[in-house]
Amino acid sequence: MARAARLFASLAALLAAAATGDARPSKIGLRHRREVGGRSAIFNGEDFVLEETDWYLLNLFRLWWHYGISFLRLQMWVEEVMEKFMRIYKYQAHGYAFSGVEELLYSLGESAFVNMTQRSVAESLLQVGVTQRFIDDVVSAVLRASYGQSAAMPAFAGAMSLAGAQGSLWSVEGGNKLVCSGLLKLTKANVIHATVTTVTLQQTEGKPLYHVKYENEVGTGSDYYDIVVIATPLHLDNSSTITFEGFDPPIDVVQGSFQPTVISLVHGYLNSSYFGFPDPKLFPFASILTTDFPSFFCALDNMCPVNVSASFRRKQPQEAAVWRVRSPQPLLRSQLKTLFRSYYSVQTAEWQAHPVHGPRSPLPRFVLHDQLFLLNALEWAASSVEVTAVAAKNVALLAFNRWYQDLDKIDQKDLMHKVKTEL
Ligand SMILES: *[C@@H]1O[C@H](CO)[C@@H](O)[C@H](O)[C@H]1NC(C)=O
Ligand SMILES: *[C@@H]1O[C@H](CO)[C@@H](O)[C@H](O)[C@H]1NC(C)=O
Ligand SMILES: *[C@@H]1O[C@H](CO)[C@@H](O)[C@H](O)[C@H]1NC(C)=O
Ligand SMILES: CC(=O)N[C@H]1CO[C@H](CO)[C@@H](O)[C@@H]1O
Repeated sequence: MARAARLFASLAALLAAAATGDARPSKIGLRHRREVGGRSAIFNGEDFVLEETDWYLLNLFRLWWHYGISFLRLQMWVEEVMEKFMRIYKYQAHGYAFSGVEELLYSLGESAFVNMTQRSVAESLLQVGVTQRFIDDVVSAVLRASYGQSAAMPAFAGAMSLAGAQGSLWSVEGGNKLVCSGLLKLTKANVIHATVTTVTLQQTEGKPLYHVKYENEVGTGSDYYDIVVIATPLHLDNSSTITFEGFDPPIDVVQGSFQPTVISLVHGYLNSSYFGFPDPKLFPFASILTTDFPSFFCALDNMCPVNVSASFRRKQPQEAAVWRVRSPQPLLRSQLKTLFRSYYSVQTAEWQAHPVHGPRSPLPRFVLHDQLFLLNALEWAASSVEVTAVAAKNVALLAFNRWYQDLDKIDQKDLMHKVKTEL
């Protein structure tokens, strides 16, 4: 998304202070990856409806020329949502936790926030005066690139995704996966490399005890735990992964499905003619977003290595390069032949990237049973690394507060006021 985001990035700088690149290594020894410039554009199947230029003022002028005040209104809408969302960090710093997604969202932005999980991005934006044309051309393209969904998706998830498109995203040198391995190491946790198959409730009087069975190549194993946190999707499609036994009423899994996403890494020569540039040397873009036209791909990005050396430059447009194509389904050979003049190799990864975001009632809960929690509840409202980190902290606080019966710290109303007076 970082590349696709650049269209907004340069503009966001006008309204918000630019995020300063921090060169110091983090607590787990990670650094920001160096950014490599590259222009974005939005393709509608025939033409580019919006093109980023090297000249910042011209970008701004074009957006104003094409879309008038819509851009500013979108910006204000996203900023208002983000400002409220950021309250969670203050609440969590004071130890407050929430047992359900609805309680969490209500504490951040009251019923308007909860409603944003039920109404569409388009509806919310039209209400604040953003034009349908801007939604069709620009907003949809960003949502397609990040979620593979349209402006009919819920406003809350949409706002999070549009916020990501406004600039300050960055990557970790060596690959973002280093965050997970680094954090895991930092916890000094005892990791059992196995797949959990069954969680059984052992004791129903006093504090519960959970019997967790797991298996790996070596065989099966099991252990007893006071607190269990499930940090994997748990929904109807996937209910077979973990079985719950001895729970009455039975454990409630989310009624929903996940969105399959296909990433194809293609090493080859882009077919710039397809995008209206018969001379490949003149093709100026590193990142292409697409509007809602019925198409086989959502976004196309020119890739940079996970470690960007000081001397690294993007390949010339007529040279072979590595491109990432995101699509809802695996690309057919004919589709690859449309996007690329020729290619050396294609590597494909298909996975259940995130929930299909849609209106959902009731919203999922973090508490599945007394001391059994579901971290992934929040991804049904919005799905990103940051949202998952917020959910993880919430579940940790929730388990802690419940264990010590500190009920004042759970599902409290009017936290803005409480947090102010506690300081
Ligand atoms: C949220 O939705 C409910 C039901 O549709 C409505 O009554 C309420 O006014 C909405 N609240 C806000 C703040 O939009
Ligand atoms: C890439 O960066 C990571 C993290 O800074 C480092 O550990 C790794 O050695 C680097 N790899 C190469 C090939 O330079
Ligand atoms: C490239 O795109 C053009 C225009 O859409 C198309 O005619 C051609 O078949 C595509 N493929 C190749 C390999 O040129
Ligand atoms: C039945 C089903 O859809 N199972 C899926 C559960 O999730 C895993 C991991 O994403 C998939 O690999 C399974 O296919």
